[in-house]
Amino acid sequence: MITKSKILDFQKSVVIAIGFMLFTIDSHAAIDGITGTVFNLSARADHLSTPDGGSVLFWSYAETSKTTGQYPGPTLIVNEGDVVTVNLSNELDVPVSVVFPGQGLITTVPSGDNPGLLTEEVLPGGGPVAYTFTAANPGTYTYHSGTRMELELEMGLVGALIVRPLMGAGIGFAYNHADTQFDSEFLFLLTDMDPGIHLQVESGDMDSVDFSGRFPNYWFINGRAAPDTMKPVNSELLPKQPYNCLPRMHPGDRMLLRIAGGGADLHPFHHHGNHSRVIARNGRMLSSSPGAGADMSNREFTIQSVPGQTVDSIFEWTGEELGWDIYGHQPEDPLEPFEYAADHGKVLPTVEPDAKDLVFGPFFSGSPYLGSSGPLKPGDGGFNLNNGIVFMWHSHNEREMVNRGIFPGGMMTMLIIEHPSVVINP
Ligand SMILES: [Cu+2]
Repeated sequence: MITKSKILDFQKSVVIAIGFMLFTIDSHAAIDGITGTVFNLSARADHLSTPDGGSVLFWSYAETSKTTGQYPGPTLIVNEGDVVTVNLSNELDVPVSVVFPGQGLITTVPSGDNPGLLTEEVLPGGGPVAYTFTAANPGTYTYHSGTRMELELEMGLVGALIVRPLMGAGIGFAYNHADTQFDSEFLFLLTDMDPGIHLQVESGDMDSVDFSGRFPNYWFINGRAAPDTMKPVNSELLPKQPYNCLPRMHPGDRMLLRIAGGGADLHPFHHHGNHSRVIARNGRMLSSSPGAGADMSNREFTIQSVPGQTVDSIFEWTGEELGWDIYGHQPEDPLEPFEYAADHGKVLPTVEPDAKDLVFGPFFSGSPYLGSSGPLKPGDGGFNLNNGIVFMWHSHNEREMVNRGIFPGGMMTMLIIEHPSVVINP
């Protein structure tokens, strides 16, 4: 339940957090990451930023060619059938490794490091160890350390792997079936963090970390906690956390949500605005038989994201069944693309309160209608450049919508529905 005072707090905190920046909308309809078949990664320590001004030690899979760490590790984007090699070096003072859940027949080429384990380890200062697998199945996956996992996952050794299907020339389908067509896609790699453990590691006391007392206080989407989730991709204010998560779409678009559980806890990820249709779990289409498509798909109100697992879901929104015309049309006006015709020309079934009796927040345009604006009090609005309709998307475990106990923050971002005439950058 979001109360009026919480919304006021939210407004204040967003203004404090990014009030000095010109708010620019920079969301991509594609997923940021690195492509290819050979990836050179280094396990590396660095510090990340939290929206409350904190700095936390983390360990990451960073691109070897760069000088900093990255939280989470780079999103690896490959094509079905690729033979993928990850060359892992280790700049940390503990052994590390990388495992690829959902990929078969992983072979490793060691270079004098810890052999004989389920997964080859890279010793401190060692490597590279080459991990090679064939990306046989399209879908959404994670990769993470297979060494002392409870600690190394907590510290940040995790990333997402996307395998694009042969169908659709690399983009536009999640799997090899028309049911999985999408117009835009977004990654939601969900992680949780107990900064106390990171402090203990930083003070050289990692061997006495007691995971039975783990108490997460930060929650991230793609490595950022709100409101940083809404800052631009590659924001210079967040050099170690390059990925954002600010979905935008038009009515009628099919948006693919790739939701990956990258932490230690379960997160109920709630997308306001509509249910979505879950088409795949763990990189496997929900299909009753080969060729049947996503015929076992189901609609969900909230996506239960389980640690180590992934969900692919298609989200659509047209305003259907709201019972009023989202454009504020008169009955004689033409229909907009994908408009829910049964509500065309229907008036808003409520009396709008007087503006001076409302708290709007920065995302309200002053009008309930898509593409329209209305009067706002000085200081209100300003974050909704095209007069879209905005929905909060967040963990429905609302304790996870904070930064160290202060609402709002954590695992939260906004979906912006844009008027059909608004161009959304590819
Ligand atoms: Cu209409």
